[in-house]
Amino acid sequence: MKRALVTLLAVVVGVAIVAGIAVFNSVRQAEPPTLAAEVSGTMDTPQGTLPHATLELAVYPNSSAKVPPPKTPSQFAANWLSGQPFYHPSTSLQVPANSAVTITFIQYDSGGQIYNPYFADVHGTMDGTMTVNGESVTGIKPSEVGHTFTVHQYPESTQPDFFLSVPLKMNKANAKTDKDGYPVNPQKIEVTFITGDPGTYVWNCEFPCGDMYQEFGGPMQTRGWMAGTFEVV
Ligand SMILES: [Cu+2]
Repeated sequence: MKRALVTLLAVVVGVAIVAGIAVFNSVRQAEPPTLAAEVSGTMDTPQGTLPHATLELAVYPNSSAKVPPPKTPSQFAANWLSGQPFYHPSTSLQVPANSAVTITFIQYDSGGQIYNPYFADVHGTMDGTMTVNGESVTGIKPSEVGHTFTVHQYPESTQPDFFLSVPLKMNKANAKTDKDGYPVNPQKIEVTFITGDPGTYVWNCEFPCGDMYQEFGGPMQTRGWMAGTFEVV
């Protein structure tokens, strides 16, 4: 009985430490400038004709002379995150409510095996698909994931449900690269989804591309890098 209690206590303390680090890290972070989707015309959807907005994001394996790193709150953070992957040009995203939204991702990073194959499939898009380099698919191989773009609800939220998860295919390690080290033919992923009423959500990458705790530390919990906000307005 005593041993069971000690074990339980150890688990509770462990969970509290991990949760505490995550909360501490996200609360103290400044928000990068907001990137808003641009409305251009309308789209016919299963929910009728809706305004259509578009957004483009790139994912880089590291900064370079061509692509500067995201801003960091301190020099310590800048050193710590140097050479880590990030979304660009911003992780603070805004999309219009009750609209069809298309996001195009240009993915320049390599990748590998994702721990949870659920995140190798597409979830929450208009017809359950995405296009990868023009080809329509419902998922990719769990062994070929570079990053994911996964939007979550705040747990205590009373706002509309919203969940979107898009796996971004990796580039092969031997892909031909330019002088800055980025693949000449990066992966192009496109998804279209429908938004509901306004709400504020968070997103992050579910591929273990960071460092420290199970590769879920560093950029993985840093806004501006592999995590951010997703506002439906
Ligand atoms: Cu990632």
